[in-house]
Amino acid sequence: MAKIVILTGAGISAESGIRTFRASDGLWEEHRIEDVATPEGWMRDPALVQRFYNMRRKAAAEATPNAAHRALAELEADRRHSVLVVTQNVDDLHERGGSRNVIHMHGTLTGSLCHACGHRWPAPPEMRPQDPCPACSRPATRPDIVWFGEMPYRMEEIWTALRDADLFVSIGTSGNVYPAAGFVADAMHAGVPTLELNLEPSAGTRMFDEARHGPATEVVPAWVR
Ligand code: BJW
Repeated sequence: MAKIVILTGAGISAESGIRTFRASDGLWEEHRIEDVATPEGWMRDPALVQRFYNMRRKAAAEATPNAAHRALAELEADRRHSVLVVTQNVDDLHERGGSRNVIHMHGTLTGSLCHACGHRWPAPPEMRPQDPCPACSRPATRPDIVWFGEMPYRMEEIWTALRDADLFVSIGTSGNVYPAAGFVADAMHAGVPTLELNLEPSAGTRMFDEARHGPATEVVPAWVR
């Protein structure tokens, strides 16, 4: 059984109407990254950060999975492969598209995290920073999102799967944010073949054994079938 590890980024959800980060019309155009995607930004102005994520939560809830998400679910359903999707995305479009084996290394919009005690629980549609934590009662509710300077989730599990894989595929990510941007080098050093599927060459495109460029809803189903 071929073991396939698939890294996904914002590009796979772009055609579902969810904005990417670094495009000219992307999310970071209207926001300073350090204001909305760092623990320091949250401590300075938690209400601004909650508004940003409440808006993102609404956009994700209104979006539907596209042909690329569904193709990855089909690949997982095919018993000739074992598929692990490691996503940097905080939406749940992989799960709603039918994927079951998914790691959200940058957290999820559907989660709350207590900044004081680390307790995690399902997020309400509208989150407020003064909401008390159900475990410690302190008013330190934040989105369960991995911000810059924080450790992404389940890294040991991801690195083990990468080293043990028969193929590493990177889909819809610019290759600018570590540690995910380093997975192609990790795979290469472990002798695992690598494939990039992205709209355009990513920052690390030359490291991949093969690259196919185009919209995810075209290149992903074409690769899977
Ligand atoms: C399409 C398409 C279509 C469009 N079809 N494709 C200096 C050097 C190296 C590292 C560092 C450094 N200084 C600091 C660091 C570390 C830092 C980092 O990497 N910074 C860089 C900016 C340099 N990283 C961290 O802090 C991370 N933690 C960490 O490193 O902990 C320490 C550690 C040590 C040892 C081991 C492990 C860890 C945490 C990073 C957290 C990132 N968080 C964010 C925001 C939160 C999530 C959210 O709010 O949604 O996550 S940042 C943002 O970028 C978001 C994304 O998940 C992430 C990646 O972006 P992505 O997905 O690649 O999106 P885009 O927009 O960049 O690209 C989209 C791509 O799709 C483009 O290529 C398009 O062409 C393509 N596309 N339409 C196909 N239709």
